[in-house]
Amino acid sequence: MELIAHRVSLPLKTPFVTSFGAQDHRAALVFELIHNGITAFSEAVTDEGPFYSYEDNNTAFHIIEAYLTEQMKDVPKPVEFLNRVKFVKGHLMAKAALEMLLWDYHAKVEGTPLYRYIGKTNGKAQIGISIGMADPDEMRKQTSKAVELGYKRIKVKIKKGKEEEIVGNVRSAIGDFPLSVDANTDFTLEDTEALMALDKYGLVYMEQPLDHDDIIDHAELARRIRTPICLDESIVSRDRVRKAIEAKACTVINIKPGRVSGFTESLAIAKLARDHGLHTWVGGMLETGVGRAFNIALASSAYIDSPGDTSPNEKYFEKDIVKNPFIMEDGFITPMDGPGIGVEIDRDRLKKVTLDRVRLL
Ligand code: OSB
Ligand code: MG
Repeated sequence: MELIAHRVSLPLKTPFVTSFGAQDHRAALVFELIHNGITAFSEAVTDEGPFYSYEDNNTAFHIIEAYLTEQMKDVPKPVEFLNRVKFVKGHLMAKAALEMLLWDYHAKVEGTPLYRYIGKTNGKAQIGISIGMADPDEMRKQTSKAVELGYKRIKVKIKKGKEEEIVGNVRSAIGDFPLSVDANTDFTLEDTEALMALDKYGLVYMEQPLDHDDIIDHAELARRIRTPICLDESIVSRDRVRKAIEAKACTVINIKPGRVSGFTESLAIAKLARDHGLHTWVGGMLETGVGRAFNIALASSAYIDSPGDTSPNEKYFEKDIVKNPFIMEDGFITPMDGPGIGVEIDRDRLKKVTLDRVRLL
């Protein structure tokens, strides 16, 4: 068996600006597992710094190397792997990278595409777009173009002090097209009035306005404003969803498999949320074609009901590390039909953008 970590750096077409910073490349940890004639891939959603969550590429690499890798030796099923690594507290992004590697591996063993292997599927994913902050003209241009391209929902990043200027500007550019905002934790309950001022723009929801691990304050905010609340950072497990439901903290959930320890937890979250009448969609973390394929497989699940942030590869990269990028048609993407995630790695491209590779097993 071989387990390899590739550290890659892939330039973004345009810098992506959120309330927690700007980024002009994607620094990804890509994992490759070779066993019994099968080659599986996955990607950690961590980035260079702990700005979206407390994990980053170095903490993920450390946890994987020191504690998780040894549990991969007999290529367990994903659920078994998760049970074995319970002794490591948190570090769900590190766990997700290997858990998803096992999903790809076992789907390939069965010769089944991952989107079918995970259960009831819609056969395709509804696609929305996440647009970073930029100057007003640029945001009008990008959001109008997204409508033209056929996206089913537009989300724009906001930050404290700029929220109404951004939403007002974009709203006037795209008319009554489905629009949401993502604050990436930039506000507190003291900003209630500013967030209330967004009610008049008819947003489909407001994503993660408050702290990254908060439930209670979001529940209070939900009582004060009309815009529905969507949680992203706060939802790290099905247990958090249970608490969010009980507290009435949100009516929408952004599921990122790479944030919640992988597909096992993602599917449980999606089912629990749908059982309680919440809306679900699949988010992204600027993944390369590898992580993107997982997101699109999950976004095609019958338990997902809303358009996510799973744009085709070309939104982000001039040239991805895969040979078969996704194409969006009429606002939908069909997952790959090959076994597992179905992507074909472009070995030359991967080599070119690889900073270093480490053999873990
Ligand atoms: O909060 O959803 C987020 C990107 C990086 C980190 C956090 C987020 C995002 C996005 C872009 O919104 C999602 C994507 O298109 O991959
Ligand atoms: Mg978000």
